[in-house]
Amino acid sequence: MNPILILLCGLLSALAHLAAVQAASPPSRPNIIVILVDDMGWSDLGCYGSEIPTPNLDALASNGLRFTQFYNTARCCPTRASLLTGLYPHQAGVGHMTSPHKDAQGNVLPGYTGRLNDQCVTMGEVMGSAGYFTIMSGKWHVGQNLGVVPWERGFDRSLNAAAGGFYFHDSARTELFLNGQPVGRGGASGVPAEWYSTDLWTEYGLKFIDEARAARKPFFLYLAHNAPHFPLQAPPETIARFRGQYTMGWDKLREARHARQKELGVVDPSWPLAPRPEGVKAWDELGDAEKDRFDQIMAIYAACVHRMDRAIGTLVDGLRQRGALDNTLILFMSDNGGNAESGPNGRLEGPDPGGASSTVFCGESWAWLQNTPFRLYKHFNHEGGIATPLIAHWPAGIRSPRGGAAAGTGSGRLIHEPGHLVDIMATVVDVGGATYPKEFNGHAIRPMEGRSLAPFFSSVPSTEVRPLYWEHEGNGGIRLGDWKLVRRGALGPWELYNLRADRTEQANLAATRSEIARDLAAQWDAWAKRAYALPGPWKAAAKTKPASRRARFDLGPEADLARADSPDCSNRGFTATVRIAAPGREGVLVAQGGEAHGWAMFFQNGTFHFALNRSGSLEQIRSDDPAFASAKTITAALGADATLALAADGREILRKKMAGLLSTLPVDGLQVGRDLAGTVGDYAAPFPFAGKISGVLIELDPRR
Ligand SMILES: [Ca+2]
Repeated sequence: MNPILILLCGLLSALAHLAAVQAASPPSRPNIIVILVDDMGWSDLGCYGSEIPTPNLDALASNGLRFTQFYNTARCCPTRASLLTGLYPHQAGVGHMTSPHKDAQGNVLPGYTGRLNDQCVTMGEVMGSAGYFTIMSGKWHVGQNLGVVPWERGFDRSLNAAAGGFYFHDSARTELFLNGQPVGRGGASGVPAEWYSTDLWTEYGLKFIDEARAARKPFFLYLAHNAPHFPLQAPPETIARFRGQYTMGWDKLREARHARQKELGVVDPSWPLAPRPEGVKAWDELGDAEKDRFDQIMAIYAACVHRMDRAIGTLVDGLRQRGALDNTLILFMSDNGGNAESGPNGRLEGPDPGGASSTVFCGESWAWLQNTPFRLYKHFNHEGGIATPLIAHWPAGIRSPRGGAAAGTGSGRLIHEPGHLVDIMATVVDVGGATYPKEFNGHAIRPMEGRSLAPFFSSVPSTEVRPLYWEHEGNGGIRLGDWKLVRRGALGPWELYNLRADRTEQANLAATRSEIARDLAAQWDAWAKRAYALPGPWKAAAKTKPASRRARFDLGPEADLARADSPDCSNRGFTATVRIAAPGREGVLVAQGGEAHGWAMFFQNGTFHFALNRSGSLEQIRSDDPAFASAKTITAALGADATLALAADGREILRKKMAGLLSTLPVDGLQVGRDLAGTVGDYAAPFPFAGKISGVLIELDPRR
């Protein structure tokens, strides 16, 4: 044969082979990693305005997408339930935390079972059915205490904490499960003897990814960091790096973050910066010792965030080394806004602040910075509680909508379209080519609520306006387009905001645009009933039930009484005696009621307070007497003539005539050791007591 012909034939055959290979290999399905962090505020990443160095997440953002109006559901457990299932939290059974709530007849409320129910599927179950190798590493917190565990809810491999609460191998509450087996200390299970949780979740994520690759399957990894949730703990060298950097204080730092947010384009410059709340002091008014203490707290928080970012870098490097980065979709978000629990002062306790045996909470003052430029915190449905960063990174799948030089990268695009956690399931199903089931393990499955975010990956789609909903502890919210209706507490008045003009929720338009408010409230009510948010444990529904006739209540340290089971203290004197097992400088000893009516005993900044709220008029009596701080019992007696007597260890310390008795039984119930839903005193719910309570005895005066 003619040598040229031979060459031509060879060339043609090679070309044909190449074409056949290309036709036979459609782009393989992407790996998917969903990363959730815990209690991180909206402004805590560099790419959302923070001064905390987060170069690895910033790099994902600059090569991917950032969503500026993405939402979680304001609290750990509900967010995890919603994210895992693509449903609103109550539909998955986790409207609150992981203990069930009951109605007046003693039946568990369907939206508040405290565990993922059988009417939902997890992303693990859906992606496993689609042929993915499914991995979970980190904090679970959707009902392990009630038997709902990752290894039985769709994850082929898992290293998990039931509910978080620790960072180090030797932290007090450390308890790990490796593929369902409890991991003892000391390394016998193969888990190293010494670790920092942030790094450990990442190490095991990569280890399991190697198993997926060996099995020749695409992987789905749910990586749930417990950072930066309290108790804040980080390696000392990382804390040292930040020590002294926060003496500038929250006022200036909040302005600096806001300025950066405007430069980055993640906020609209016309939105006013929400002002400093009453409970948070002006930084300049603090003494040097206070400033130093607050600097130390924030240095520990910043260290937790920075180490989390470093672990993201380890994960990305690991993917790159395995040649898997290009075709892996990474989605990153936080489960709720910055956390004000423990009040404006935060907590800094233990011999080694930031170490394994310390208890550090950032508190309201720093949470206010973390949620720049918004109002309120974790628990609330205002933007500070529910706004989260969402970063999407996927070199093979995210493109610049205009093509050109930036094609093949997201080029740091910002998406201003509102989105919600329920969209993550829809997205994962969409890009993974999975099918969301109508039935699973013989149970009918509720239809998913979200819609895929994938159209944003390559274009600027025009999307239909749809409502998004929230409910947590009676707080409620609905967003429809630019309008948001939101309230504090089940009985709180609805507030209406136009988020296009005012995302920081400063100008309440409920009175002037009442027709819009009414319409949104009706939509919210319909959703709340449809999605099992109602009936809930917070609502005034219990109001119809007659008040308890008991006169003596001997309550345990965790008591949480519904309205009708609480002491009927209307127009009646009473005596409350708190037995304290370990002293604490902050938090509620006992609280009955909320923002309209109620009473509470609490410590703030080491000082004992008694609060009496009569129809919204709050009297707070405080005593600087040191006897309270060390007392084994503290007694508050409110006489029939409204004289208040406060005693420590049986010795009367203060006597004062109050304006009157409570005129009605408060709608909110009674809690020992915290104040749920509406607050009685001047603190942020739930303001848990930092010490230990062994019990509370409440005795009502006889009715005259
Ligand atoms: Ca959380």
